[in-house]
Amino acid sequence: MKNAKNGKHEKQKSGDPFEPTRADRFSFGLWTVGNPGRDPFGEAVRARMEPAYIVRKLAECGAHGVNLHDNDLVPFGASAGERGRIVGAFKAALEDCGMVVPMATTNLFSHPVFKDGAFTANDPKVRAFALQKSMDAIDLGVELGAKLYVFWGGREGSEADACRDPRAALARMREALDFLCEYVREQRYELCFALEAKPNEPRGDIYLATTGHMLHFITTLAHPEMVGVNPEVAHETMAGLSMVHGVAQAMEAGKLFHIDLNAQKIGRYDQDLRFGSEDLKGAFLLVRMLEGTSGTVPYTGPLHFDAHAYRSEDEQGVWDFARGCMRTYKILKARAQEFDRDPEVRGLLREQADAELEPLMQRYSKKNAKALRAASIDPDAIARKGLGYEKLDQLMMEHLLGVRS
Ligand code: GCO
Ligand code: MN
Ligand code: MN
Repeated sequence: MKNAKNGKHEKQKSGDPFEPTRADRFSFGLWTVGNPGRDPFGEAVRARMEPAYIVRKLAECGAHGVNLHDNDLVPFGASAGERGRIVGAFKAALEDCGMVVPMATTNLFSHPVFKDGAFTANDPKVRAFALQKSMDAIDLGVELGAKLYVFWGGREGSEADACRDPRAALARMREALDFLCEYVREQRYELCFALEAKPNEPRGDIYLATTGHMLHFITTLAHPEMVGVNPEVAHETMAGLSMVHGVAQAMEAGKLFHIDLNAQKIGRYDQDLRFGSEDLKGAFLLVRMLEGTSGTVPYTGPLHFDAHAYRSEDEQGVWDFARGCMRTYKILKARAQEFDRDPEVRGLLREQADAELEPLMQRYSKKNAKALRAASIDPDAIARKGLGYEKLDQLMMEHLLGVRS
């Protein structure tokens, strides 16, 4: 069916409330659905798909965007002519399918030149090459319409820590990001950066291991206003941390510029599984927070799935995987809305407000401190009272399991 507004091909509405639409802002990377299933122990199990074909298939599935590394589209070392041809064909595919490129990034990890890192490598020539490649890739991303640029420093780490003082690595990382921020400003590009943390893999230890590390690091940059974070479920979980807490801190700081949704079991390699397929409760709470169903300010940026299909799958399995990510997100959103509408839940969550004490704690003053000291508080009586969180969590489980609506 042709969409009257933009003349693009739009999926027929099926009446299924969980069917993804462009308005949901879902995106996938070329490298995600295009993942051929290669792992450290085995070869590819799926054939390479052309970028234009991926764009068409993603559009059919209901996604609105496709993201890419420079070399997902333009092969490493391609000539200017080759680049032009490839980019032209890709743009035509985007246009034809009504798809956008919300985010782009640089591959600073595949080529052996990056074996000691890119921006943090000891050899200045490697660092210079990483900057050259990033400026080219930023140009490409902007040409394709990207408004966000992700930096995931997969190789920025070490095994033999004596090779480099980690403080030198941080200084080099800062230098590179400051350099690239200036580049973007000078070009007058409308582009923001989003830093993606990961604790390890492929390096033994990666610098700036978590979203929390990144949030502080951003405050040390020359243009912190241009830089936010791109937290990934799998990466925070690998570190044994709560993705929801990390994302909450980023949202509170106004720094959640992008998000990598997937699933992960704790204590494993980076699994990048279909969104919601592990830790369903964590996924529910994440969607609840992103959507603001409890009355908080929602996240309005792209919802990117940085995941891939199981190695057991053929191409059909890849599209089943992609649809699954988006459907699970929408189902969880509906469940979260029901949960937050449930009168019993609202009753349990009702704030234990204290009109006398709270104003005293909002700001220090001699007067407030004096009044606070004089307040009569009975810790034993407070300690005896149960909080009802077992009931609250069970209610959440029942919403999640679909027996309460
Ligand atoms: C990973 C990362 C990557 C990045 C991607 C975009 O662990 O492989 O999550 O998929 O997100 O390189 O920066
Ligand atoms: Mn990952
Ligand atoms: Mn990622």
